[in-house]
Amino acid sequence: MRVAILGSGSLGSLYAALLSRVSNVDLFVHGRGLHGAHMAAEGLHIEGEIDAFVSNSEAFFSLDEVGLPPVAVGSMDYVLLTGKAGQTLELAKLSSQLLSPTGFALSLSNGLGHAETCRHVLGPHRVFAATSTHGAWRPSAGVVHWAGRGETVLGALPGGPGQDDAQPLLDALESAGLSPTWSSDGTGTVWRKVLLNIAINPIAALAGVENGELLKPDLFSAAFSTMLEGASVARQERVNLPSDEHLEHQLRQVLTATSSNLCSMLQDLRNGRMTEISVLNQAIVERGERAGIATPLNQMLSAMVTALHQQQGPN
Ligand code: KPL
Repeated sequence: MRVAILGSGSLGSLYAALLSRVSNVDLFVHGRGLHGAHMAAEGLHIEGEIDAFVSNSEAFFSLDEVGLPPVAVGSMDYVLLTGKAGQTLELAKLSSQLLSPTGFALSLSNGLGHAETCRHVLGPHRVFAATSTHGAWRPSAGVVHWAGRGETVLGALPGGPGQDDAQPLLDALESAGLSPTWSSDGTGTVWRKVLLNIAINPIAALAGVENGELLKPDLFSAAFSTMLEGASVARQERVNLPSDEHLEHQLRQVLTATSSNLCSMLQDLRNGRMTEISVLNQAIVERGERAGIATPLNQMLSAMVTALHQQQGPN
């Protein structure tokens, strides 16, 4: 089975390192920059939950600066888009070149809208909904730190492929230790992950703390209240969500499982990169306005993170 990983940041590197160890997976990893060059030249080191080295002969590493190798074009059974939300359109276009005529794609980006972008570029029949709650960060080029075990959920979207189409990938993700499950409600799956990210990411990023600090009562209460604002917007849009008690339980569970992780928004701010606030809390604010629901906590968090971007200047 041929699997491509596009956008090898922290999460992409984690999925690459773990999938490269699965015997029936022929892995293609398309990266860029110093980290991509490091992987292509010397391989990838994974530390944290496990300690292992993936040599550059165990996967085909290519570089965006060089372009797609012709041997990869039109040949992939599955493409995993693991870049930032802002890269989705570009990565979806690359996927359309890489996928075999019967191949499928999924995006593990945070936020709302990435599955829709993939469906627009690739056609609804080729795209699964997907989310990941694994925690990962990159201490240096060529190294990924697996900071907390989470789960990978693949799900069905209207008019999209079903569980049978996903099964070979679900099996490979299971063998890789990435704890996959299937959801018949892909839209609900993406929203549940968004609710976690709007609660965790801006607060951990602004406070400059590891996820586990948000388990302390004051920060937890701020995070959960932010989550509930988002849940009101989702329910107004007729998204199927569990009870508030269950959402609270999920928030505690992810904070505990990823307690030593630096969330992606904190990593983005520290590295002077654009954050995903526009597809997280800001998207909740805009959808809330359309639905007539006030979302003051999300509005404040979005304004504060955006102000930090502006201080950093264009990147
Ligand atoms: O998705 C994440 C992120 O950092 O963006 C979590 C699951 C919150 C892990 O930190």
